[in-house]
Amino acid sequence: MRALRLTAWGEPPAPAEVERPVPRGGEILVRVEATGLCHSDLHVMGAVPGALPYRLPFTLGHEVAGRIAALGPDADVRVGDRVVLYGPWGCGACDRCAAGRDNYCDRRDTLTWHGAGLGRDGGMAEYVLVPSARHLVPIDGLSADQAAPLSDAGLTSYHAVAGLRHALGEDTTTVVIGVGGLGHLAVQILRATTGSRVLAVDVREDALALAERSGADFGTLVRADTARVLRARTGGAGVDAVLDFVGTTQTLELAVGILRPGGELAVVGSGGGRLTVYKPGVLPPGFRLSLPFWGTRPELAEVVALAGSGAIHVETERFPLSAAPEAIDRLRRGRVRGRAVLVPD
Ligand code: FEH
Ligand code: ZN
Ligand code: ZN
Repeated sequence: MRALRLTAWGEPPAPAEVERPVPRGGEILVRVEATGLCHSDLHVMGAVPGALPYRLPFTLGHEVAGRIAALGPDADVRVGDRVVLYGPWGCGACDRCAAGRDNYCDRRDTLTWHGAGLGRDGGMAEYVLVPSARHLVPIDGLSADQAAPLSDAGLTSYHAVAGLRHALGEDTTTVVIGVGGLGHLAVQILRATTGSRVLAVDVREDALALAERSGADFGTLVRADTARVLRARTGGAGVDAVLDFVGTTQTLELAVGILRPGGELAVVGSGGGRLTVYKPGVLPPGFRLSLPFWGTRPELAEVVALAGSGAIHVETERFPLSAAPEAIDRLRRGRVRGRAVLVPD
């Protein structure tokens, strides 16, 4: 079968012909219908030797949807069922993994993988082998290009919002910085599951248009006076929460500059930005910072149910798997609207 494989650190992935896997024990073989392309894929592609614990070569793709094609003898799911993969694959034995919280596996630092397409063969291929049915969530009538992004862009945004939900009642204000593959879903998830007003910030006009289509109450480009513009939307009090999907020093500083006392900042983007935390100092009193990572399997089922109810819709740009280099280049240049999805051709 065809697969997009990472064979050398710092080199672009290359198409290759590999054996179609045969499921054993409790393993399940899934025929891939769509796989999302994520900024983390770019980080993996650009990693220097030793930066990641992964063993080369492996197939990329950690945001995958498809149809069950074959079962190992101990697998208790049905051939033909359509599923989305729960992407974080932990040790499978610790309390966190047993609870479906592989994203916070206690043995993460001992593993040579983080999941499908992250050290283990992933979904940028015709088939993907899944170690256990616990990594599958049924998608019923959802299309594959709607379902695949839910497993990372949707789940990561949902998990980040879940961590702030206690602070997002009526008459609160949340700012979403970065309205791309994750940010546009975060706007929709905020609107669907909290009472908070949503203000969007991005550097691109088309991203602000996407934010508006996603339900944001207001959007603004990043400018010299962005903090003043956003504060003015709260009568000067400041915002209750910021979800930063960029994570650069500039966006982190913007975030702490607009938070009200007791405000919450969730940093989701891997922009590598730095924030100096010291006390006493200029940070808002009661300020809380979180670094949420991906999400849990129960949360993925909740995101799929939200999408199935029509409460969230993924804006996607489809590419045939053979056009992965073009999709990668477009993502790298910030020229993808919503989420890029690769479809095996
Ligand atoms: C996956 C693996 C490692 C770092 C970041 C990620 C994210 O794409 C998961 O949402
Ligand atoms: Zn990702
Ligand atoms: Zn574990």
